[in-house]
This record gives sequence, C-alpha cells and structure tokens, in this order.
Amino acid sequence: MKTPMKTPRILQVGPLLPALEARLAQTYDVHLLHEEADAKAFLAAHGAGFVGVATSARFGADAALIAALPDLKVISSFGVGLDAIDLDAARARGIAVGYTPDVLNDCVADTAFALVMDVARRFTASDRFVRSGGWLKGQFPLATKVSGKRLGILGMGRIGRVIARRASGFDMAVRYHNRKPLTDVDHGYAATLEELAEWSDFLVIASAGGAETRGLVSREILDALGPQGYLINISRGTVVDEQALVDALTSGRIAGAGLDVFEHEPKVPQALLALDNVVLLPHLASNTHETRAAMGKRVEDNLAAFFAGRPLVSAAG
Ligand code: 8YV
Repeated sequence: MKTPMKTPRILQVGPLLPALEARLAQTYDVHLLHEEADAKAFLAAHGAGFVGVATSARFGADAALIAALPDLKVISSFGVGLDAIDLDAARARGIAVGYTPDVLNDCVADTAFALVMDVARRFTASDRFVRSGGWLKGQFPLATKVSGKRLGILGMGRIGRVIARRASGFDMAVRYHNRKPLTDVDHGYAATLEELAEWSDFLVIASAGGAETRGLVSREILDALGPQGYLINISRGTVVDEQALVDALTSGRIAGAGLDVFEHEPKVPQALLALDNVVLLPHLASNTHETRAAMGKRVEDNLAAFFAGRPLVSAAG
C-alpha cells in the first residue's frame, strides 16, 4: 500500500482574499502567522516544518522570515510587486518564488488612466464641488485637456505597455524611459528620466519598486516636469522622493499628481490632504473582483505546480 502524502504545511503571513484563504485551507495545512500574538516567538519555536509561505506584495517575505523557516521550499505571493520579498535570501536557499504578473495589467493600466483623466479634468474635485453646494453658487473652473497630449512612461514593462495602448485611444504621443531602449516597442525612447519628464505633460510611473528605483523621481525630475506637468504613480511610493513631491505640489512647481501609492501606506502626507490638485487613491489599482480572483488563482496555481513537481506558472527571477 502507498503511504499517503503528508499535507504540505503552509505559513500564511497576512490576510489574503477570503475565497483564496478558504481554498488554501482546504488543500494545505495552513497556519496564520498574523493571528499569533508574538509572531517572532512563534517562528522561533515552530518555524521548522513549514515548506511553503503564502503572502502578498504587501506583506512580503523578508530575510528574517525566510531564515526562521529552515524547511521552506516555496513562496507564493499575491501581487506583481516583489520589493517586499528578499529574493536574494530565497535564491541562496533555492526557494522557488511565485507571483501574479500579467493578470492585473488591465486594471492597473485602467487606474493609471483614470488618474490621468481625473487629475487633469478634475472630476473628483468637481464631485466635491457639487456635493458641497458649490455649483449653486457658480461655475466650476476650467480644467486641462487630456486627448492629444504627451504621456511619458517610466518603466515600459508589462503594465507600461498597456498604459501606452490606453494612451493611443486618446491620440496621445507616448515616450518612455527604461534602463535600456526596447527593440519591440515603437514609442520614442528618452535616454534619461529628466529628458522624459521635460517632454511629458503626464509622467506615469510604472516601474518596479525596490532599492534600484528608490527616489528616482527627485526634486530635479519634478522641476523638469514643470508647472504644466502632472505626475501619476501606480507603482510604489518609494520611487518618488515624497517630500520633494509635497514641496513641488504646494509651491506649484508641478501642476498636480494622481497617486495610488505612497511611501508609508496607509499614511498619506498631511500636506497632500489639503490640496485640490491631487487625486489620492488607497492603493486600489488591482482591486476588482475579476482581477483579484485571477490573482488568487495564480497564487494557488503556483503552489499546485510546485507540489506537483512542475515549474511555477509565474516564477520570479
Ligand atoms: C497588491 C500590488 O496585490 O501587485 C502588487 O504589487 O501592489 C497590489 O496589486 C496588493 O497590494 C496586495 O498585496
């Protein structure tokens, strides 16, 4: 008689989509780290035996967590961002890392475009105007046209390319900046971010987060974007020097900003809350039923592939 396979032990490090949590719990022996009063003490006493980690772009898996799990073989993360996962620590131990790229491209690009439209045409500002009775007293001020303008993309990756497609529907000229020009992209390449910012009416940040891109959008870049330029960020708050952004917005050195991400989420700089030329979203770019379901399925599929001895559907690195 064959010995039944032991159900793999998975450590879940933070809350996930409820439907995903339920399905993981049906398939694996899941333990919820976030329900432990003292996570560090739990890991020190019971870290051995977990072969998998289920996490998200938000909760990640840092070097300390990976070190506390001596039997860890696979990490499956809900999200495309890998900045909160210590990939070097995982690589050094031969731990497979799965994530959920592609399935969220549409919704993140849609959100980037909604921010472009909103910050220029001032739709949410005008909604506040109607709700507060402003319309009864007068007309809402004129806004800025979007169609036909120049859209610069920092990070022409999977999401950047979809944003460029959205822009073509608005007859916009598109240029981009990456570390290197891409051979399969027809849009113009700006050799430096400063050159791109200078050219752009809208500068959209679609690059990855992490150490390599930290603070890339500096005071100098914001000054190159200039008083008629808008900054859109759907990537990571860390890519922008947030204090420089607050200064540029409050002193009118850029026209406005549409932000889905911030450096210290869920904290948003107090100064931004008082400004009418910024649109502030609570990191919701991928938050639709359809996209979240697809991301949850990819988290499961990556784990299933690993435990079946197959390559992950989406492996990082
Ligand atoms: C996350 C994100 O899914 O995918 C990413 O990298 O930032 C979001 O889509 C969300 O923050 C949950 O961790």
